[in-house]
Parts: sequence; structure tokens; C-alpha cells
Amino acid sequence: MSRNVILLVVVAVVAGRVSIGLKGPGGVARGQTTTSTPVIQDNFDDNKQGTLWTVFGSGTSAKATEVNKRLEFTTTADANETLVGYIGNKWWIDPNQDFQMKVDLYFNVSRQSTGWVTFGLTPNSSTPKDRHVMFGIGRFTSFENYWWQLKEGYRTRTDFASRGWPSATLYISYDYWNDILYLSDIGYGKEEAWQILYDFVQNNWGRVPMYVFIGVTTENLGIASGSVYADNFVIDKGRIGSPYQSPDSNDPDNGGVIITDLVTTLSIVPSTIQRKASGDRITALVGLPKEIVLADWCSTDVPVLSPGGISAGVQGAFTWVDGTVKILASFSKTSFLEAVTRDGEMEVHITGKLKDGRTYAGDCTVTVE
Ligand SMILES: [Ca+2]
Ligand SMILES: [Ca+2]
Repeated sequence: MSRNVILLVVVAVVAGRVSIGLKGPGGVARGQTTTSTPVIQDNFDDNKQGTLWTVFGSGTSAKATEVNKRLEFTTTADANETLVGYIGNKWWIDPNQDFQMKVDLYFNVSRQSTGWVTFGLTPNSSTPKDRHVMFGIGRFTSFENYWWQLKEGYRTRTDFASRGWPSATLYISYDYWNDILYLSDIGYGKEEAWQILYDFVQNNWGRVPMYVFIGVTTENLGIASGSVYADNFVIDKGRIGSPYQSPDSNDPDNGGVIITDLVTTLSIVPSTIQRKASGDRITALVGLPKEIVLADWCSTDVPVLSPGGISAGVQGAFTWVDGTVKILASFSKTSFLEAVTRDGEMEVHITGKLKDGRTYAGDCTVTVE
């Protein structure tokens, strides 16, 4: 990447704005509509969170709110090193295929402190702050910049480049065959890339579900409504995974992702899965919602555990003392560990069907060591 800011003046077709991008002109948020059929898209025009996203990291000091037909971020000046935003609600990108995604970002805060609006991927949907790759725009003290960061525990890689305009369309794309991730403000792939991350999956999380998030992070930078936002999120290419997804559904309100009929509780025994421990059984305890009775349970439908898409070896159901129905299912530990090549905390999911065809799904966190 050239560190010299190339002073080319470009009049953007729609916005009539001037921009200086990472590789010369570009990066104007165009509010574009796409011509091809995207995998998932959200223009946030309905001003409602809906079921496509869930909020992570939100508190009193930092907020992600869908208003004014975009996803706005606000923070108080005492918010420090928080990461708050929208994250895929029970769906993820499968890194066993190429993917391409983009978003329009806007960051216009003149105070001389540090913060960014960003989007990226995490293997841990409950705490993206600890493990992620993200790419955004913002400022570092008095410098306005583009910024990216890869964080895996205590290991962090990061870089900046100067920014000349408050809005940018940013692109993240992945080449499955070569295991390379590209970050750009112009387009997808190698030719347009600002950052190229070789051996991306191999060096980081393995081929586990990667959750998409759009968020804000600040270091004592107060952000008022309207000065930092995201809009026009699109996954142009990729395979979406979700045990909650109905494959034949195409609900435009949810970007094609449909949440399951019934959300269950899930606990896995043991919750720490040791590779070296003897025994080849993982047991899942699924708690069905109150309105379900034992007669609803389908003894011939086999629950499936992910990652790995492993079918249960044995399952049974019973009515617990509080009157709720629980399903007990056991899975092969060997099959699970074959699918999970990296140790650490991760989310596991279970899905199945009741007699009447309604789907159920639940998730929880386990540790693999
Ligand atoms: Ca919008
Ligand atoms: Ca919405």
C-alpha cells in the first residue's frame, strides 16, 4: 500500500463527494443498491433490529441503535475500549467457501480522541472483543484514518492509513483455496487489497463458524447521535451457516435467515471437552419451552450437533420435575474433535424437529483443551 495520500479529486456519481481512499480515490459511501442477488443484505431502513441481528456489548456508555434508516452508534466520553454493535443472530459465515462482504461506514467526530466504526468477523459471538479481525474508519488522537486489527487473545496485529473523507465503503473477502483474507476500500480480492492476510484460517481460529459484526470501539471518545453510523451491509458471496435457518425460506425482512420455531436451552456434559480424556461421548441436555409436552417429542428425528453436523447416537426425552420436557442426546466426541481443530472456548449448537415438524435449536459455550 502506498502511504502517500494521493490527492485525486473524484466526484462520486450520486453523492457528489470528494474522497481519498486507501489506494487513491474511492471509498465513498454510495448508498448503493446491488444488481446481483446478495446472500444477505440490510439497509437498516426499517429502523428495527429484527431477527437478523442481535446487539453485543451494549451498555449505558455505548449503544448501537437502528434509527434514521441506518445503524447509529453513540458513546459517552467515559466509554473506554468497549466494542459494541450488531452481530449475526444465530447465523455465521462458513469459512469452507469463498466469501465477500461490504458495508458503508461514516465517522465524523472532530474531538481529538480515539475511536473507530468497524465491521469484521469473530469466532466467538458472545465476546467479539477478545477474538476478531475487523476493518473500519475513525481516528487515532488527532489523525483521521482507516484502521484494521486482528486480535487472538494476547496477540494483536494492527495498522493505520490516512483518511480524507468521513465516509467509506469497506470490503472484506476471503479466498478459500489459498486461505487468504483481503481488506479493501475499493473492491473484493487481491487486486484491490490494502491488507492481505495469508494463512488466515490456519493461523487463527481454524475452520469454525465466523460471526459477522458491525460495531464501534472508542477510547474515551464521546459520540453523539448522527456522527457515526453504518449502512448498506451486504454479503455478496458466501455460505451462511445456521442450525436455526430454514433452507427454503426467503423472508426479505430477515435477509433470508429465519430463526427456528423454538429456541431451547442447551448444556453439554462435560462442558470442558478434553482431547486426551478417555471416553467417546459428549452428552447434550436440551430444554424445550414450557408449552411443549412429551407427546410432541419425535423419537425418530435425530438431533444434530454443530460444529461438525454430527447426528446423535442415542437420544431420549423425559419430563423434568418443573414440568418441562428435556431431550438427552449423546454424540461422538471423536467426530466433534475432528471438526474442531483448535482449542479454546467455542459455541456449539443443537438442532432437531418435533413430531409436528417444528424445528428447535439451542446453543451454549464449551471449552476444548
Ligand atoms: Ca439505510
Ligand atoms: Ca432492521
